[in-house]
Order: sequence, then structure tokens, then C-alpha cells
Amino acid sequence: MATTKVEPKIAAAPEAPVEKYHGLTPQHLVEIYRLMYLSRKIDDREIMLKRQQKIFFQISGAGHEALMVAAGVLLRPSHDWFYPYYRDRGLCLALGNTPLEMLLQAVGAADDIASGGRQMPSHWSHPKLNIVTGSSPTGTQFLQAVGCAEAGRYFQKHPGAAAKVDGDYRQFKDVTFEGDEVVYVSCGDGTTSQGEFWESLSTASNLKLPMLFVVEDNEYAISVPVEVNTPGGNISQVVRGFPNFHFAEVDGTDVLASYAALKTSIEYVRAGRGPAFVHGHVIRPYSHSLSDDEKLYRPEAERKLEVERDPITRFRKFLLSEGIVDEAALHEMELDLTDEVQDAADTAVAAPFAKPGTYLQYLYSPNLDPTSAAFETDPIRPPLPGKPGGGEKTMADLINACLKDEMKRDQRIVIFGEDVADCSRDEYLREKQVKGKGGVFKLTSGLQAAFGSDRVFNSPLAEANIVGRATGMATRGLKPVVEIQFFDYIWPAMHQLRNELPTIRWRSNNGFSCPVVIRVAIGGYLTGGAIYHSQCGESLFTHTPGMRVVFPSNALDANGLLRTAIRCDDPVMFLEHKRLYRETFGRAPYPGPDYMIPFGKAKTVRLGHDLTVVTYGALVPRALQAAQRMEREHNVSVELIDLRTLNPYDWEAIANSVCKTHRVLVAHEDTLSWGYGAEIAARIADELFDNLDAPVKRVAAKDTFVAYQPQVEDEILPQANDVFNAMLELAGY
Ligand SMILES: Cc1ncc(C[n+]2csc(CCOP(=O)(O)OP(=O)(O)O)c2C)c(N)n1
Ligand SMILES: [Mg+2]
Repeated sequence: MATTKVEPKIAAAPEAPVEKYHGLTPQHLVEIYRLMYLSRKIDDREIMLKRQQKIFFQISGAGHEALMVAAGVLLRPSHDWFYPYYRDRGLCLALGNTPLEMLLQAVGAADDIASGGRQMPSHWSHPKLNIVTGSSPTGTQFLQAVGCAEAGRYFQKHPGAAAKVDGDYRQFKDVTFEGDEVVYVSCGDGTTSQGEFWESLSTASNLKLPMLFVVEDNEYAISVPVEVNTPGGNISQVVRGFPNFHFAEVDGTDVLASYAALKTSIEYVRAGRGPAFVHGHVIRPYSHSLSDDEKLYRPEAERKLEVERDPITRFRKFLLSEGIVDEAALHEMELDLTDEVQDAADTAVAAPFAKPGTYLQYLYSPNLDPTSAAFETDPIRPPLPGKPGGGEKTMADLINACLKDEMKRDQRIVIFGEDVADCSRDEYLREKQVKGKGGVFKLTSGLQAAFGSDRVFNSPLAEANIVGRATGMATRGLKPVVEIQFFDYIWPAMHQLRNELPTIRWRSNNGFSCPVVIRVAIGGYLTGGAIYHSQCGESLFTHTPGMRVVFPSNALDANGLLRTAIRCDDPVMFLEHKRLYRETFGRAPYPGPDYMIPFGKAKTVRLGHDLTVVTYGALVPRALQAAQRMEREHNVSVELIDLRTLNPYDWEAIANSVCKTHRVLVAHEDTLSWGYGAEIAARIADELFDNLDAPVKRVAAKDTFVAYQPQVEDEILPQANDVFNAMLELAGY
């Protein structure tokens, strides 16, 4: 429990636990009141600062203090893990967050421990206390909390995996774990409507994870009342069927009732019996935020009833009526707390903001640069003579080989996704009744059999579940290398992929990081793949700061780039073209267990001097075919650049080539408009205009979906012939 600054005169025997107070001492009770009052005072001070335009947003924890402080004094900072939401000021204060830290965030100061001035107030983050950076989207915290709990369990089982190892991301990740740790995660009543909330309950239940779910039910989600969000208006009744849980429903404005319910729940979780779910009925006396006026949708009578349940006035009355403390002492404590908050606010308001030009800091790891020479190694066997980059292994083989090598080398790697395991019922494997699946494209084949079912396993059929859990695991130091079965089905994970994974390092000012690798089977040319098995869409992710995007075109590059992705310290989306998995083009011999290619280094597939083609993925073999025909039929020499990584990309290679050939074509499989090529073409026009002898051309898919009928599919997707025609036009300009 945090120490009190003020020492009020407490009734006799302040240290003696009292049974009717659930074992709390009078001193504890006064300390709880202190934290509750402090929480409310900070909210009040922030509201004042907002009115003075010294802060720019305010959202309060008012009405939630009893439940939150009770949770905070029962849980253990720097031991348990915390995924709170914006109403959890009381919890964070009880864990050790100071008023000054909170107010520094409110003003957006450089010294704001949570985000360095990047996030709104009440977006808690405190690496030392294990309070994990939270975002604004409602509900995205749940699956990350699941992953966090899984990571703690994993490290208990594989303590050796926690060791720091030089040469990769592990040297920058301190791993801590405790045998009886609890992962706390909370939300409001409205947020229980989010799908990810339900996904997290399913996984916590299935895996009996040591998690404490707290739903703070103030009966409103901004203006939407609880019965609109929750069937029957009571979340406790709805979740009751989840196996393995301990459930508690409590008046969250009553300190002792909250304390008792949370205590029993936390004991259940700590004992390893499974997760607990605490539903606290609280109030929201200050509207949703300072931007909301609840008078517009709540009548006065309803608001008056709430006032009567205010946890602070109720608990104050209780302390006095029980004779635990007298009025004068309480009053003195309150005045002191008011002064403390005022002092903190004055300090915060005078604090400097982040220096101009620092906004790019911590988008990526400041420690490990995947474009550096440290990620450049030679293959143990050069490509076979007579075959350009050629050899006997397919891209599928060499991705599988890389995963195997890396899992052997790094115990922190876990692999999961849909169908990636050999067989979830692993006794079938052990008894050799079945051979095992290992992915719908067999890329993870044999990994579960080789490394065990706690390192390679199937996820539920839920993409947000895969990415959200991976993010939570990586925050704790694991290296999840997860699979999205088809790019076409990545969208349920979009919230995690856009608002969470790539933002965590930046928004926490380098307080947390989550270097996950997401392997995604992508692309068309499947003859019958149709709309939902042919999609590209890489530019959606290159348009997301904080995410590395890789798109190899051949077996050797896939192997070397995947190894870099795994060993690096950033989130990586690794796009694997399904059509290239087993193509004859670009096969290569196994390059050994340490082969790496740095990010941001293009490969010149073919030297030329008349025009340049900038491309990647499945357009590489098509452009190569077109280039050979140009040479043969028109004596035009084409330089072909395979970008290999799309973020970062090799601008130098593009610029050097364009300055040599003065004509350039950007080709990709994804749709033309607003595509990846638009950016490259715009930059060439902008920076290399004086070197151009012709307009920048683009070849890409038509701006539509991919049709099932193969002839129509061919018409939609860019073919070698389309590239050839564009080359011809460019050469003749
Ligand atoms: C995904 C998402 N949708 C909408 C919002 C806007 N929003 C912020 S808070 C909120 C209401 C949340 O209500 P509840 O979960 O009951 O929490 P409370 O604020 O009442 O504590 C909404 C709609 C958001 N932040 N995230
Ligand atoms: Mg609510």
C-alpha cells in the first residue's frame, strides 16, 4: 500500500485488523479514503485546468474510486500486470502513480512518464509499475492482457527463455515474471459490446489464465444506456456460462463490499484456479468527459439518485460513524491533499514540452536498426550456377526452414494462428495416429512436433485474437511469429494492426515495445482464387507508421528477410505470396541458419540502361519475363529492381537507377489507384524530375475485386504482357 503523506489521528489500535472490515485495519481504511479523495481532487483540478485552457482534454475517474482503490490496494505493482482504462485513476494512484505524473500527462509535458506528451490524460502507462500503455479505442486492451498472462505462464515454464542474448531483440528486453502474478484488465459497461472483449473471455476461460476482469458499470457509454449495450442490462447474467471463471457482482461505490469481492477474486486467480470476473456497479457524476453534458440525455431525478451513491461522501460518513477518524482530522487531511494536488499542478503547468523535431522518435526501435550491416550475412551455399538465384528449395521450404532454425536458436519464439499446429489433439501425434497438418499451405509443418504444443499451437478462428494476444506476449518479451491464413481475412485484426501494435512504442515514448512478426499469405494469380483468396493491400500497412512491411519474391530472400524480421526489435508484417510458395522461379539452396538480409535493401534482379522497373512480389517474375522479351524483340535493356521490403524501402536504389535510365515504370499486383506505386511515382516525380525523359508509368491491377473466372481474373490482374506494353510505351516516348 502506498505510504500516506498525511497522518490523520486514527482511533485506537490503528494496526489491528478488524473482521467486519474484511481484515483491514482502521489505518488501511483511512489510507483508502486518502487515495479516493486524492483521485477526485486530481479530476477536479484537471477540470479547472481545462477551463483555463492549460490542458486540452479531461476524462474523470469520478464515481469509480471505491472499486478502483480497493483493486489497487489488493494488487501488487511491479509484480502483477495492468491493462487499465481511462476511469482507473484510483487504481493507478494506489499502485504508485503520483499526482504529478498524472498532471504532467494532462499538460502534455516532455517528462510525462506515460507518453512524453503524446497521449491524452488518463491514458495510463508506467513501465516500472507494470502498468502497460493504454490507447483510446474501447476494448483493444483485452486480448493484449490475455497475451500478457500467457507470456507470464510461458516464462514460468521456460525460465531459460528469459535470459538476455546478444545479437538480437532479446538484449533490449528485460523479462520479469512471478509465479503467482495476476493480469488486471478493465473496461466500462458499453465496452463489453466489443467483440474483442468476448474473444478474451473465451481464451482466458479455455486456458484458465490468471486474469482479473473488472467491468465498471456506470450504466452509460457516453449517452447510450446499459440496456442498449447489454442484453437484459446486466453483464454478469450474460457472462455466467464461461467455464473456469470466478464471478462477483458488487456495489462498486461501497468500499468494503468492493474490497471483499475483489479479495476473494484475486485469491482465486493467484491460486491458479482460473480467471475472475468482477462486475462493479458504479456512478458517473461528471458526465462522460468535459466534452459531454449529460443533462442532454439524463433527467435530473436520475442524476440526483446517483449523487446519493457517491463513494467519497459515503465512505467519509462511514469512517466518521464508525469512529475510525474524527471530522477535524479528516478535514485536515483533505486540505493537505488539496495543497498537494495544487503544488503538483503548478509544477506540471510549468514543465517543458517535447522538443520540436522529436516526433519521429520511437516509431521504431532506437536500439536495433534492421537496415544495418548487422543484418547482412552471406548464405553458406551460393545459388546454384546457371540458375539466376536458383536452386532446389521452394519459398515454402525455406520459410519453414527459417522458422525451424530460429525456434531452435530462440526459446522465446512462439508460433500460433489458424491451423498452424500439426495437430491440436497432440496425443494423436504422439501416438503416431496422424501425420499432422502444419498450416493450410504447410508452412509451419513439423514445428509443433519438433518444439512442443506450448510453442506451436492453433488459435481460435479469430484474427484479432491472434494479433492482440501476440502484442501482449511481445510486450512481455516473447517473440510471437503468428500467421494470418489469408490476407483477405486480416480485417478483423485491423484495430490491433492499426491502433495498437505499431503505436505502442511511440505512444509510450519507448516505455513498451512489441516486436511481433505477422506472416500473411497474400495475393492472387491462383486461377479461381476470386475475391476472398486473392487480395493484396500492402499499402494499407505501409501507410501505418511503426510497422515494417516485407514482401519477398523468391525463396532465398524470404529466408533471409524472415530471419531479420524475427531477430529485429520492431513489429513486422511479412507478406508471403501464395502463388510464389512453390513456384519454380526463385528456388534456392538452403542458405544456412544465420542467413540475413537487411531491410530497405532492394535487389537488382537485372541490370539495364534504357529503362527501370521498380516492383516486388509476384510482379518480379512477370516483369522479368517482359524485360527479357523487350531485349529480344526491341533491343531495349531494362533494369529490374525488386524492392523486397516496402517499409523501409530502398530509395537510393530507385534513384540511382532512374538517374541512369531516365525512364521508370512502377509495377505491382495491388489495385492501381492510391496504391503503393502512387507513392513511389510521386516521389520520383518530385525528387528526380530533372532526370526523367518520360512520365513515370504505373502498371497494376484494375480498380476492382478479383473475379473467380480465370479469364476475367487474368484481365484484372497485371500480366507480363501488360508490363511489356507499358515498357514499350515508355521506351518509345
Ligand atoms: C472503438 C471505439 N469506439 C468509440 C469510441 C468513443 N468512445 C469513447 S468512450 C466511449 C464510451 C465508453 O463507455 P463505457 O465502456 O461504458 O465506459 P465509461 O466511459 O462509461 O466508463 C465511446 C463510445 C472509442 N474510444 N473507441
Ligand atoms: Mg459506462
